[in-house]
Amino acid sequence: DRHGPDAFAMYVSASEYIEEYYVYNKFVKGCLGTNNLESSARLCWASGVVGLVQAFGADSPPCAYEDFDFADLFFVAGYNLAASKPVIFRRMIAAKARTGAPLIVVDPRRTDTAARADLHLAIRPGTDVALHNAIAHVLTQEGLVDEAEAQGLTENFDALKAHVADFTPQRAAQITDIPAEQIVDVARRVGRAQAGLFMWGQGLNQSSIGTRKVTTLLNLVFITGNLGKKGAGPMAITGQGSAMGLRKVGALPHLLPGFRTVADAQARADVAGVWGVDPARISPDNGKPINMILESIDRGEIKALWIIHSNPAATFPDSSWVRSVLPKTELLIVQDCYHPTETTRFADILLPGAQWAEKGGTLTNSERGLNLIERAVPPPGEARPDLDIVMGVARRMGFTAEFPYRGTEAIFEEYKTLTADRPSDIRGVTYARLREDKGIQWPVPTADHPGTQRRFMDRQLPRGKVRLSLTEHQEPGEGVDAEYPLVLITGLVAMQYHSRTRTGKIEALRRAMPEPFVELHPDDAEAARVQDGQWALVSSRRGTVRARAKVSATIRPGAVFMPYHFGESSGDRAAVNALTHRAFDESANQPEYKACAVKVVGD
Ligand SMILES: Nc1nc2c(c(=O)[nH]1)N[C@H]1C(S)=C(S)[C@@H](COP(=O)(O)OP(=O)(O)OC[C@H]3O[C@@H](n4cnc5c(=O)[nH]c(N)nc54)[C@H](O)[C@@H]3O)O[C@H]1N2
Ligand SMILES: Nc1nc2c(c(=O)[nH]1)N[C@H]1C(S)=C(S)[C@@H](COP(=O)(O)OP(=O)(O)OC[C@H]3O[C@@H](n4cnc5c(=O)[nH]c(N)nc54)[C@H](O)[C@@H]3O)O[C@H]1N2
Ligand SMILES: [Mo]
Repeated sequence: DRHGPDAFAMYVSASEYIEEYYVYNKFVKGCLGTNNLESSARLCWASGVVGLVQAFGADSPPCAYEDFDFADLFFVAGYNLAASKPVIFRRMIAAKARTGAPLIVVDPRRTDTAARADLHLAIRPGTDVALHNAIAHVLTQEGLVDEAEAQGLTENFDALKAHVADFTPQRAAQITDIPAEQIVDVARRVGRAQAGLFMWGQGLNQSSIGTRKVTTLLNLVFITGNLGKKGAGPMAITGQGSAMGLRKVGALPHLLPGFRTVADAQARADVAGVWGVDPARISPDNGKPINMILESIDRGEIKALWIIHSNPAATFPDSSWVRSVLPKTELLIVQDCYHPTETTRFADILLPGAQWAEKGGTLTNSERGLNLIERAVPPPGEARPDLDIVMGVARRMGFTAEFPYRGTEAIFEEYKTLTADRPSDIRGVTYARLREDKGIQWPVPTADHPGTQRRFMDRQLPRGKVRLSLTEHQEPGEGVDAEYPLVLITGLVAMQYHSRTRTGKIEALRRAMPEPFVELHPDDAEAARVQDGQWALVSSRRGTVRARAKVSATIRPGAVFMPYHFGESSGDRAAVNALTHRAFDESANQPEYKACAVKVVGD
């Protein structure tokens, strides 16, 4: 009442049920009247999704998991599937053993994924755009592309050809540190493949040019015609379990349910009609991404923040800064299953949310498949499902008519009406059907529709044709210098999950990965006078962290790797994000977690 709707923001995760997102969206956008509903998908897949939208005109993944069985080439860029998606990784390796499809992995580190590759390109961090442009150069110069097909599928093939004409493998070799012959070899393999499956992860997304990295990879997919056939396409497998559901429901600052946008007056009217709210309530202005929400709090503009299912004091970059910002809120509500976490410590009000198995709802996976999760155990103590907590507050604020639901099925049924004739149409799905048709893939417009295994088999695309990306390489936001000579890559390990509020409590996992480590090349270890197994101090311009040295030639000289699972509650000077910097993707605002300048010394 005092500061207006935009003085409020809600920050949620990309791991929640569709019904939860639907309730948050209705409450924040339809009742409170602000679009400041943001999620940790920003930290996770924002560049990947914006890249798909730029190329396709829509965020609409075409592939099916079954495509692993039909592919004759796997191209994996900046993605450590062996650790991050072990089930899918095993499926890919099994398919490869049957079909002999080669695996190409682009990663500065020899990860467990790269160790299984037929060809591992140990790229200099941050330089993928140069690699992709050089591959496009070879493909177009050596006649490895069916030009008529490429012209038919894309709107600017000639412009791309001209753009990469001078971009020789020799030039790219200087930028990427990948030998020119290897680039040519990869390009020929990509050009010869009948059905190439292209996958990428945070090595592309988490960069100040993340969207460019993604769109230049998509160039390769589309000029080689890897769309509209089995085994081919951009296989965008997101990080968290509900990133796709989140987008469909529109729980992001610029979206409304059914892939509608807040800027579209007709969309606001349609959604307000179903929500039973005044269309004038829904703001036409995009809400803020999380980096801007935090900056806004810092400036005293946003006064109240409600965090659900997220731990930004551990997982956002430059965490010392985050910890200086959170206390500036007049009201900070945090809803988590555990306390203390790095973030709950700052809460004015702490609300106990139930975890996934203690509540129910639906999830959508990366092949658009829907699954119903039913409650397995009751929530402990005073914990309640997150959407019950939010609806309870909403009702006490007077929004009783808007939240009449008893149980999640009624919420699902209301959401469905907003998918009518939208790409994500699921009017043919009910909870009862989901108990039988597990993983049915949208669109499913009617009850007798079998679901849609693959999309765009007819190559009819939302915008007609694909827009190819004509972009150049640019160095990361923070360069190395004499004082901070090493590039820090942060990423995950198989034994831990995110900020460890859960996996850190499982004894076997804790024992397997008890403390932060820093992986560095023997040459860099020698220069730093650090030996394998010793404690080292890793410093950036923002802070210092203590980690166990792991000296190994699996990482390129000049780069060091640290897992990001450790926050300050893991111990004094354990918070890895105290090192990382606040540089964000130019189009998608995703943080650049994979390239800041550090030095390492023995402790
Ligand atoms: N065990 C476990 N599994 C998880 C998670 C977890 O915390 N633990 N988190 C889940 C989530 S939310 C996500 S988003 C996914 C993330 O899964 P991944 O994307 O596989 O994970 P990362 O380790 O962040 O990054 C992948 C790789 O990018 C490489 N890389 C760094 N810089 C560059 C570069 O400039 N170019 C290229 N080509 N590669 C580069 C890194 O060396 C790293 O091996 O995992 C999911 N699965
Ligand atoms: N340096 C660096 N930082 C990174 C990354 C990196 O590669 N490097 N990766 C980024 C990526 S890809 C991601 S996805 C983010 C993840 O960032 P976050 O989402 O902030 O990480 P989590 O640790 O999963 O935090 C989830 C919180 O929600 C709680 N929780 C779990 N289930 C529930 C529930 O059902 N209800 C409620 N209310 N709470 C629940 C957990 O206890 C935990 O505190 O981290 C990012 N941070
Ligand atoms: Mo993620």
